[in-house]
Amino acid sequence: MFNSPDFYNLTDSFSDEERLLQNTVRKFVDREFMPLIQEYHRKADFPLHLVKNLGALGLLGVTIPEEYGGCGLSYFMYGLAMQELERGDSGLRSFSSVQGSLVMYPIFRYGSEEQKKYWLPLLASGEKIGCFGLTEPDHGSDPGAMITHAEKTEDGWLLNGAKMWITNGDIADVALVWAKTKEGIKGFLLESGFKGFITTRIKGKFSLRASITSELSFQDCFIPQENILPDAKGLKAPLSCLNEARYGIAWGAVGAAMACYDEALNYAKTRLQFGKPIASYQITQEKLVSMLNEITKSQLLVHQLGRLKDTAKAKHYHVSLAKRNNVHQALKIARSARTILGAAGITDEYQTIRHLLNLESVLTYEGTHEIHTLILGNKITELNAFY
Ligand code: TGC
Ligand code: FAD
Repeated sequence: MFNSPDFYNLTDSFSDEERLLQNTVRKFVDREFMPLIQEYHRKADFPLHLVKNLGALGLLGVTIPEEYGGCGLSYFMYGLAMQELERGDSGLRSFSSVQGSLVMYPIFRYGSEEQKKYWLPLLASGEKIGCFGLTEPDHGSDPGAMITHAEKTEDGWLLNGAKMWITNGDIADVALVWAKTKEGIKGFLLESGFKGFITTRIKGKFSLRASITSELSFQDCFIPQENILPDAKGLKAPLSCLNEARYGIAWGAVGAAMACYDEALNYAKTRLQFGKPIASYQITQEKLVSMLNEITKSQLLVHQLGRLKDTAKAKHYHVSLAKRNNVHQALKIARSARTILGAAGITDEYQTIRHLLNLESVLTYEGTHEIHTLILGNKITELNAFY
């Protein structure tokens, strides 16, 4: 049974609504997800039958207004939900992040009224699945250099190019694809089955195995005019969506770290070596204290970031600092927890190794650790070190 570390009694400051949401998501993860994760991780698949349950709990599009099928909840509550989902697995949080922050948010912010009314309720309920295509095989950290491009035709657009590492790419009903046009970067809604739109699943992953990752390719793929996001103009449109998802990841990483800490603490108290629990040795205690210390600092960061988001005071660099710190620390915590588990820690009988390997992806996606360092370096020095 998971015992959540809350050393500074942060939950005491939660509203009843926030506490209820946290408990509801935690129960969902314990009852419906944890019994499945080992099997799905082993077979490298996502439990798609849970998507409608995620929708019913309001975990797809948490902040999207109710009139479009969302929950209209605060960013703080969105963050709490992501923390609880990632305590189960980064792939579960990824599913919710991509659907809510990377597909529903851009449709809500940049879409036409028809697009909002059609797509948002379907995505919120989990009846339809979306994906977000920004990264390309040769352009990851530098999406502004993308090659994928769309040419205007009489009644729409012709799209050519490819996108790589796309979460849910080959199971999505709708792909939001970012492409260059003569008028700058624009966002296109590609529906599965569009002629010239091909998806291929990426196999052989050692990380985020319980999440689907795909390559998308477009060969003279025709997109009707009504499928363009009318208000998305330039690279800042997809980058604005990343702020939303990175925010959720900063919270999610705390969930993964808490799961590893809890597992290591329980193991250390019951594993006997040299006639005593390994938790009784100073080196083990130092490891556990360092973990709790970093978890507490990460919690404080996202709690304040959440309040900044909810008062519209969070800037993209605030999000970068929390994503950078919390994922980096979660990875260190997972590695340290793994050492406490000894040999047992390399098997999937324990969850730590799965979190550890997942966090390698989380460190890379949504802006690598290095890119967030440069975003922050740029902010404090006003000097650009990207190129
Ligand atoms: P740059 O010239 O700095 O900016 C272009 C325009 O965008 C504005 N901007 C932002 N706007 C909103 N939010 C942000 N975070 C923004 N960052 C920049 C900027 O002000 C400018 O506006 P304007 O009005 O002057 O045009 O652009 P750059 O080409 O130099 O790139 C900057 C850089 C490197 C920070 C950016 O490209 C970047 O963040 N790269 C990392 C790429 C990335 O994070 N990709 C993620 C792909 S999606 C994904 O990984 C999903 S994982 C899903 C899962 O959870 O499973
Ligand atoms: P690169 O950009 O090639 O970077 C390689 C290394 O070089 C990194 O260490 C990087 O930090 C470093 N580097 C690059 N530029 C600099 C610099 N200027 N200074 C110093 N170091 C630098 N993308 C999507 O669009 N949609 C998705 O749904 C999606 N899901 C993903 C799911 C998974 C499991 C993974 C692993 C990735 C996903 N991505 C997705 C892609 C992800 O956003 C990219 O992998 C990420 O942006 C990094 O790009 P890259 O892998 O091409 O690495």
